[in-house]
Amino acid sequence: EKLMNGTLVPPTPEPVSPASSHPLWPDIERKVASQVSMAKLGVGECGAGWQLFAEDGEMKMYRREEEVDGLVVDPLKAVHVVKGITGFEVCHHFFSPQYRYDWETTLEHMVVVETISEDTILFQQTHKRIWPASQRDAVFWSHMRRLPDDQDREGPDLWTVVNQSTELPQYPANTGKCVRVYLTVCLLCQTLVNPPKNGGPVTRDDISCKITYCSVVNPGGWAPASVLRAVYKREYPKFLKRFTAYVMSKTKDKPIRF
Ligand code: 16C
Repeated sequence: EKLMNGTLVPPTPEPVSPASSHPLWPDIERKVASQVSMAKLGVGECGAGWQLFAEDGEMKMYRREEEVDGLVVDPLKAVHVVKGITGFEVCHHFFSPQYRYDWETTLEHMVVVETISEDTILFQQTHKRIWPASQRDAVFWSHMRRLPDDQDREGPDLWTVVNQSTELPQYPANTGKCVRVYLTVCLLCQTLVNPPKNGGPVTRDDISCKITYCSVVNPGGWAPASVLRAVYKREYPKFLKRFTAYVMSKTKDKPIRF
């Protein structure tokens, strides 16, 4: 657009709507509340049947064997403690689309379908094929939020990211080469601060992040149970180690963000 004096005016950017006026908002509110309260429960507290299947240093991964209509949907719960990073930094790198190809090794293609607000995005993703099953895709909303501390602890607030499958008319399920998977994922992070004894400023040596990652993925269509279990036993530990190492490397020379 040109003003009368001939100078060029950049086009007005599309306004980003507040997520609370979006039709998905009631779903998001409900899901975030239920996922966060489940994630806060320890493996001993949330019912029997959690089996440890992977352990590496501070990282522990548990699963429950479950099937729905003959499909493996084993819920996963992982806990980890990582030095030198904050809960905000972990959630920021998990949520933000610009980093995803750097750490998400199962990803083939990612589309940001809609940025509902700064903290709420709709994604469509296609993932790498697992032989001999068909390739999978997913459509989900992703929401990041700071959680007020309900226990009056000293120290930084908790942060969470919840990813939840949804339906979008622009991306109908099972129409192309991909079978649609259905996922519910919750990443919950608590920053632990060891106040330096000399009273000096908090450095990355004084902080760590307690991470809880919970996920349920319904494969949406046929996939051999043995292959699926073998794949997630390999891929979940690989994801959590690679992703947390990535956050450490991205933040190590930067100011701490709580
Ligand atoms: O939470 C993670 N990533 C987020 C951002 O991408 C988001 C995505 C979740 C993806 C859910 C899995 C989608 C199907 C994957 C197909 C597996 C490809 C493996 C390729 C190996 C060569 O929340 C981190 C996700 C970490 C994923 C671990 C793998 C989980 C496998 C679960 C079984 C899926 C059923 C596939 C049926 C063939």
